[in-house]
Amino acid sequence: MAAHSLQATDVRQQMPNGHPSQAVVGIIMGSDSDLPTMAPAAEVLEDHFGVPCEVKIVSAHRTPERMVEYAKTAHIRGIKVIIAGAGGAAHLPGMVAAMTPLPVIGVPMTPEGAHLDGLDALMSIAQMADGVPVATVAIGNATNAGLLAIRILAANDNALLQSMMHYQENMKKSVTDKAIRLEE
Ligand code: RP5
Repeated sequence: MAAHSLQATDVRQQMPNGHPSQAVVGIIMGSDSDLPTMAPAAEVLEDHFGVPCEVKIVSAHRTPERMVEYAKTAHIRGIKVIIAGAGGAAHLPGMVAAMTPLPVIGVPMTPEGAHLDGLDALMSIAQMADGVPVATVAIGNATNAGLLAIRILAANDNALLQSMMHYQENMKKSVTDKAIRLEE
């Protein structure tokens, strides 16, 4: 499968406020049923911090060749960080981490009707073998995956670092303001 064939099936148009650009973060997930949970990662990256991302369905079990191609070519295409969401026997983040030199952030999913409330996915993603790291966020917390990707990129990007500090200040102010209002 050619690299551009992955571009052709980019599902970013299904994400809120998505827009085409040179992606530096790859957001992949095992199923289109993961899209609503993963959407906040794209929102954080593109809408809040202006960092372009690509969004693709890549399944470790249902499309294994596509997963291999994605993992082996992402860094060549300019991707710097990969966010991978998967549910159940969630092998996608770990398998991708095994085949890419890029940092991989795993997001455990809770598919509808799941019996284990995402604990299966959490364990599958977090319990990686030595030598193959996956940074695992909380079950369903794609927002934090996006924010972690920003922090990774910000290590070499002063403007992004400033934006992250601004985001943190705003968060602190918002929480403090609420606390003060409650105490009044
Ligand atoms: C995983 O299986 C996906 O990441 C998804 O969370 C889960 C269920 O997929 P569907 O049956 O909804 O396609 O591979």
